[in-house]
Amino acid sequence: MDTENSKNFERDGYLVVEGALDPSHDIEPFAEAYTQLLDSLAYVYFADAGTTSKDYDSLPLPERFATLLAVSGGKALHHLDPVLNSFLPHFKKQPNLPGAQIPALFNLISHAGLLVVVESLIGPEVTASPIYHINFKLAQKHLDLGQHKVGEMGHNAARFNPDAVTNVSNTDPALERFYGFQVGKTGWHMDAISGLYDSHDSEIVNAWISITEASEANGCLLVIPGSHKEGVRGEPFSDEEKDRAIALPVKPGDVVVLHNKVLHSATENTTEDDYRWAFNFRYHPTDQPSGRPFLPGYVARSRSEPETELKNPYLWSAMWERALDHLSENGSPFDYTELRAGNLDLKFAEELTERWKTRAPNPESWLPILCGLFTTPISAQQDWTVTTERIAEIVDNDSNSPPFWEYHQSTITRIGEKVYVSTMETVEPGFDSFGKQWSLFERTESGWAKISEVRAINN
Ligand SMILES: O=C(O)CCC(=O)C(=O)O
Ligand SMILES: [Fe+2]
Repeated sequence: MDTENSKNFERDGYLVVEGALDPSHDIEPFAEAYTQLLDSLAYVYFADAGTTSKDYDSLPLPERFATLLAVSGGKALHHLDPVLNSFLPHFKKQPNLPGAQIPALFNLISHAGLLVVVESLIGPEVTASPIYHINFKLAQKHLDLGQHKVGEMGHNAARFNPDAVTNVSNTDPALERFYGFQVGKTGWHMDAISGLYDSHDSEIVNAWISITEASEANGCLLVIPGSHKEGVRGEPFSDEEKDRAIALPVKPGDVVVLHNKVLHSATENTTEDDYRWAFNFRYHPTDQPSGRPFLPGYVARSRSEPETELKNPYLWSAMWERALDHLSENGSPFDYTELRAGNLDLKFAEELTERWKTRAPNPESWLPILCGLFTTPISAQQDWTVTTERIAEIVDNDSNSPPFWEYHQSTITRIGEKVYVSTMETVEPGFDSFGKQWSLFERTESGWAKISEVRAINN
C-alpha cells in the first residue's frame, strides 16, 4: 500500500486516506477537548470585557465560535492560530488566556494513524512542523452573527469582513489578513510559498483532517492534480488550470495529504447554518527546514533514534509558551509581506534557520528562552548579577508588580521577607551546557542580605 500511496502522491500531489483516524475514538474526544478550549477563551474574553452572555452555553457551536470572534475582536484567532498571526505587526501573546497548544492537539498531531501515512511518504525520520492551522468555516449567517455581535460589543465591525483574505492594509492589528483563510473562504495557493526560502524544497507534507464532514456545500478542499510539478508560484493561476480542480469531500477521520507545492483552495460554505471545521498539520524529514525556524517543531517519529521522539504534551505546550513569549518581546524576525514579495533570499533564510537550530536543538532548549540565554552576550552577563542593591531597587520600588520579576537572565520571586533569585546562565560558549543558580536573600535591619546560594550545572 505504501508504494502505491507514494506513487500516487508523487504523480498527483495529493492523497486521500479514508479512515486514517477513528471518528468516535480519535475525532470526537478531540473535538470535545478543543471545544472546551474555545469556550474557556470566550469566558475569559467576556470577563475581560466586563460583559456576559447568558445564553452562550446553550448556543450551537458555530454560534459560540462567532461569539468568540466577536467578543475577542478577532484576537481569539491570533491565539488559536499563532503561526499565521505572528506576522501581524503587533502580535502579542495573550497571557491571560489558557494556552492553545493543548495536550489533545499534541496527541492528534502525534497520532500513529497520521504518522504511518506521513512516514510512508517522507520516510522514517519525521518532524512535526510548528506550522499548523485551524480552519473553521462558518456559514454566512454565522459570519454575520459575529459581525452583529461585534457591533453590540463595541468593536469595529469592519474587521469581520470575510472578504479580507489577503493584503488588508489596516492598522488595526485585529483586522488580520488571514481572516478569510481561517473562517471565510480559502483562495487558491500552494503552501510552499509561505515558507522561508530554504524550506521551498523541503519534503513538507500537509495532513489535512476534517473534524466535521466536509462537503462541496460546506467548504471541502479543491485540489489541482499534478500542479505541484512547476515549482513555487503564486497567483495568478489560469482559469484553464483552475478548471482542472477536483473536489475532495471527506468524512471525519479521513485524511487529505497535500504536497507542499500542490495548488489547492476550498469551496465556499454556502449552507444555511452548517460549519466545516478542519485542522492541517505539517510534517517534514527531520534534517530539512520547516520554514519557521523560530517556532517549535518536534521529532514525532524517529526509527534511528526513537529516544528523541517527543512524548510529553505539556513540554510541547511549554515550548510554545516560551517561543510566543519570545516572539511577543522581540517581534517576528521577518515580515510576511517581504517574504511573499520574494525579498528574503536563501542566505537570509539559511542564517535564520541555523541560528535557531543552535539556540534550540531539542525540546528542553526552548524553555529558558526568556532567561537571557538567547539574547545575552556572555560577556555582558556580569553586569546583570543580582546584588542586594538590585534586589532593593527592583523589589522595594516596584510595588505595582506581582511578587515576581524577570530581571535579564534571572527570575526574582518574593515571598514575604524572603527573596528567591533563580538564574539561568551559560557556563560555556555555545548553548550546549548551562547551569542554574538559586540564591536566597532575606531582609535584615540594614537591608537585603544574601543568605545562601546553590549552583547546578547541566550538561
Ligand atoms: O481548510 C482550508 O480551507 C484551508 C486549508 C489549507 O489551505 C491547507 O491546509 O493548507
Ligand atoms: Fe494551504
